[in-house]
Amino acid sequence: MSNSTSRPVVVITRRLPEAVERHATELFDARLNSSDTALTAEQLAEAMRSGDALLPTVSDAITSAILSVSPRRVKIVANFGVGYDNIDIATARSLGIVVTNTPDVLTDDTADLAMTLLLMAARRAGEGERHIRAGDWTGWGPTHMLGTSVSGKTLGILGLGRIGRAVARRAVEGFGMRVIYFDPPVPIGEARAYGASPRQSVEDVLRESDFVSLHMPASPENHHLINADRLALMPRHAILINTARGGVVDEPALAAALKSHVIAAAGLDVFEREPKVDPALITLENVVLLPHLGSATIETRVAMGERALSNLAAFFANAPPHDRVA
Ligand code: 8YV
Repeated sequence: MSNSTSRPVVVITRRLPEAVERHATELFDARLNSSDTALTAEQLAEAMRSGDALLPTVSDAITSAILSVSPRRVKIVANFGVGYDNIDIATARSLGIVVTNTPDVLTDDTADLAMTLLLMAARRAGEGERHIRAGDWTGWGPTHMLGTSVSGKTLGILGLGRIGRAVARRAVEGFGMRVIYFDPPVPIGEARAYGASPRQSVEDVLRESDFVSLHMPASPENHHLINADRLALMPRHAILINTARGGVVDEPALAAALKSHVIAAAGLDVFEREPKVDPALITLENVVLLPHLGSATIETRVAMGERALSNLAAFFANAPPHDRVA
């Protein structure tokens, strides 16, 4: 390995698991963020000027203005995460900046968290926890805190990509659920292998499902896909799960629907303006709220870091990075 001055400078915006940071410093002239405080827009712009590569996370908005700084030295943005809506991809493409993500390695853990939310919401687990901790539990009762069964019910999946499929597999094989989905580009034969049956539209899935789990990317077309009109199509006993991105749900509309029992409950791991959560949601009992924990296991966060490093290593070895998205 050549000395550090000739190695690519990689700016890592947040603390990563120790093993990943160590590996990053072995491979590159890695600039670590020891305080773990999110960088300001000015600091991100400075990183674009001083680094050869940037390794950001979902909490960094890599805007057109940041990508366009001049003079700019960064040639690759290796995102830590499968979703890359935090990066202005169109600008990156137009400037010839390579962008990579970290698919596959977080699929199972994120699918597990979707099932966690589904079970918690169905079985009122968050409410039960709060009940005990508040000292309100006076004892077992035949009608105390009744939830709804999961086994044998219909799960609607919107977005049958890697994570949607992993959720379908869990639902079918683990819980004997019937799975329907809407995701036009997915070949029907392929989806059937995951036990999922296609429907013609988002609306068809919403009308027919006891549970709906969202797994589409945060594209402009998907912005507020779940709005008041679509929530009104769901059965009153339905439960909505979101581990995708907050922006695919109109949060105030969801809070209103939960409050007036247009749907029964929701489980949310993502929010439109993280870490801000609509105050109306916080006051409701029939919603489970988690702080964006989809991929938050030590195994997966190490694997995500390693995947980002391997994309960088390939790029700087003049090989095509495996996970190029721009
Ligand atoms: C990550 C995620 O926690 O990969 C994604 O798209 O939302 C999460 O798994 C986050 O992106 C880390 O930057």
